[in-house]
Amino acid sequence: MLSLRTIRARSWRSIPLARTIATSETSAPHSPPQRHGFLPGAPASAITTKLHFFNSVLEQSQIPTYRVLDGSGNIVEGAVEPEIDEAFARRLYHTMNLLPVLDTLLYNVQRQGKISFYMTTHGEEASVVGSAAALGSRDEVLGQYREMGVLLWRDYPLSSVMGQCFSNENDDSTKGRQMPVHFGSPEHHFHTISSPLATQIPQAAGVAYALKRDTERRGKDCAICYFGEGAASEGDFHAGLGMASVLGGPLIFFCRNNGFAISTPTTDQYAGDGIAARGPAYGMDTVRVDGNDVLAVLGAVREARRRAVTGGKAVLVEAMTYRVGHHSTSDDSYAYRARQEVEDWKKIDNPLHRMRRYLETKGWWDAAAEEALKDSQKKIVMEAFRAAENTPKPVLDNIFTDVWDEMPWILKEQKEELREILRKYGDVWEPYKTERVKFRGNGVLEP
Ligand SMILES: Cc1ncc(C[n+]2csc(CCOP(=O)(O)OP(=O)(O)O)c2C)c(N)n1
Ligand SMILES: [Mg+2]
Repeated sequence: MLSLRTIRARSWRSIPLARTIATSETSAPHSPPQRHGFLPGAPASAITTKLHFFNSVLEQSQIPTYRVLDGSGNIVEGAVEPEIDEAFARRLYHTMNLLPVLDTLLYNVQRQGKISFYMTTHGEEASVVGSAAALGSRDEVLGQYREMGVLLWRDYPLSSVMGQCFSNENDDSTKGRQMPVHFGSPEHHFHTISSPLATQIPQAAGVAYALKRDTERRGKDCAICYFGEGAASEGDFHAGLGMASVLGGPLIFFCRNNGFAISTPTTDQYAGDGIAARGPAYGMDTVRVDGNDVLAVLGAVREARRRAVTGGKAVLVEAMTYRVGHHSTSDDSYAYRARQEVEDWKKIDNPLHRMRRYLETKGWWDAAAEEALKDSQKKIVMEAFRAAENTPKPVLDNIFTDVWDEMPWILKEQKEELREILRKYGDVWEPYKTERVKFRGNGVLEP
C-alpha cells in the first residue's frame, strides 16, 4: 500500500503501478498495458491519453431490447423460452385478460359517476403481469398506480378490487379513504400506492435494505419497485437509485416506459437512451425488454430477481411499451396524440394477441377456450360489480380514526362541524341526501 504522502510526492505518471489491467475489453492485443491513477471516486478507471467524449452506454448505438416472441407471437429465432408449463402459461393469459375486462367496466362505471376516478392498464398487460409472475409470493411490491395486475396475479379477490374502487366496506386495508386504484394489501405484500410521483422509489431502497438486514428473509425475498418513465424525471428517482446502489439489498427497479407522462411524450422527458442508460451510472445490472412480450418480461425479471437476491443488490429493468388507454379518467389523450396512433398501437405488438398465438402454437389454446374465458371473466366481474354497488361504505366516523390513538382537539372540532352540517343539510340538500345513505348507519356520526 502506498501512503498518501508517497502518492502525493510522486507524479502518477511515473509510478510503476501494482494495479495494472490489460483486459480484452480495454486493450488491443499488443498495446501497452493501461494504468490506473489514484482517483478515489473511480479507482478502476484506466488512465488514457486519448481525449474522448462519450454519450452512450454502448458506443454508437442504443441499448438493445430483449425479446422472445415476435410481433405475431412466434418464437424469435435463437430466443430461449423461459421455463413455463401449460398451467402457468394459461394462468398468465387469464390474468392478462382479466385486466382489460375490469378496466373496461370500471372506466365506464366512473363515467356513470359511480366511482370517482380510474386508471387502466390497456397496452401494458404483459409488462405488469409478466413481471408479477417472475416474483416470489412474499416479495415486497412498491407500485406507482398502474399495477393492479400484480394483485390479480396474487389472487387479490375481485370483491377487494371493487371494494377499493367503490370505497366500500370491502376495502380492507384503507377503509374507503383512498382514491380508487390506490390499492394496498399487507397480506399480498403490496405497499399502499401514494399519488405523489416517485415517492415509492426511495421507499423501495429502504425496503430492500430492511430485507438485507433481516436474517429470516435475506437471500429469499426481494422487493420490486414499479415506476413510469415520467416518474424517473423526479429527483426521488435519483435519490432512490443512489441509496439502493450504495446501501444494497435485493431490489428490482421496474420501469414501465409507456411513452407518456400524461400528455408529456418521452421526447420531452429525456434526451438520452431511455431509462436503462441510467442503470450503469448507478452501478446496476440493467436490461431493456420488450414490455409487450410477456415471455420476455417473465424471463428478464426472473433473471433480474436471481441477480438481486443472490447479489443482495438492485437491478434495473426497462420495459418498452405503449399506453393505449388515456392516462386516467381525468384525461382525454386525443388532445395531444392522434387517434390513429392509438388505433395502430392496439394492433402493433399487441401483448394479448402475441400470448394467445403462442398458446395456440403450443396446442394449449383454441377459439372455444377463448370464448369460455371471455364469458366467465365477464360474468365474475359483473357479479363483483353488482355486489359492490350494494355494499355500504364504512361508517362515516372512519374519516376521523386510525391516525392518532386518541383523537386530537382539531379533529374533534372538525367532527362536530360535520355533525352540524349534516344536521342542517343532510336531509334536505339532494347531494348530501343521496350520498349519506350509502354509508353504514346512514351516515350518522357516532356521539
Ligand atoms: C410529484 C407529482 N407531480 C405531478 C403529478 C401528476 N402526475 C400524475 S401521474 C403523472 C404522469 C406520470 O407518468 P409516468 O411516470 O410515465 O407513468 P404513467 O402514467 O405513464 O404510467 C403526473 C405528471 C404527481 N402525481 N406527482
Ligand atoms: Mg409513462
